[in-house]
Amino acid sequence: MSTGRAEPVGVTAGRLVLATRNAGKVAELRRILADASVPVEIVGLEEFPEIGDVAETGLTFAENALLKAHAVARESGLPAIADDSGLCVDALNGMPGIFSARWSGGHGDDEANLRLLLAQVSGVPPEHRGAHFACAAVLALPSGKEWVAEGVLHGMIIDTPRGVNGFGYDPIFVPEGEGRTTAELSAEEKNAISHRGRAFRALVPVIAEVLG
Ligand code: ITT
Repeated sequence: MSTGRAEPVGVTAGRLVLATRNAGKVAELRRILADASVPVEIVGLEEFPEIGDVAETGLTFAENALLKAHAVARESGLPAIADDSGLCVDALNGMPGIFSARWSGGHGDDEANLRLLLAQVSGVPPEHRGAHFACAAVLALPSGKEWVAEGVLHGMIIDTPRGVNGFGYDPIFVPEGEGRTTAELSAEEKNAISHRGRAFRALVPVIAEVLG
């Protein structure tokens, strides 16, 4: 979906910043673009130590991804991609949602977040254990032009954590049609079906057109 506001100016062909310090995300986007034969160089935020954290003050994944992508495109002078994602649990009215990373209080305490969520859904019967991971990914140009893509992975929450791969809520999330948790899938298996993989792949045609 294009929600462009202005014509691109000053785009440096072939170089793109992914607005994260998570090396796994950088590797995932690199692999997706390589698979699609799009010749774009992806750099992470560790190459831009002067760019500080962007406050995620939006109320939706897309609003937060837009805030990050525009701030990083503006400050780096390069096209930027940002994503925001989280777990939405049916029995919790879609929470933790945009609060997934800080559900138990501190930002990024995966173990505490997972334990709190398990306590909140304890006693919820299997038929009401539905949940989905959601991701919004945004490509923004320094000119202000922007594109938003979204991806979802449906599944259910189990009671006992299983698996050591991935991060966050992966040990308690079983995707639809799978017997394993996303923490029991290989990185390749997870990326092929994940919310983030889907959102990133939806941006590939735009990246190819604007930068390839
Ligand atoms: P950035 O630095 O790139 O912002 P992050 O880890 O803080 O990365 P995300 O937006 O990717 O933020 O995810 C927010 C939280 O949602 C994350 O801390 C997890 O708790 C949860 N989450 C998102 N994607 C997940 C996934 O694929 N597997 C498990 N948990 C996930």
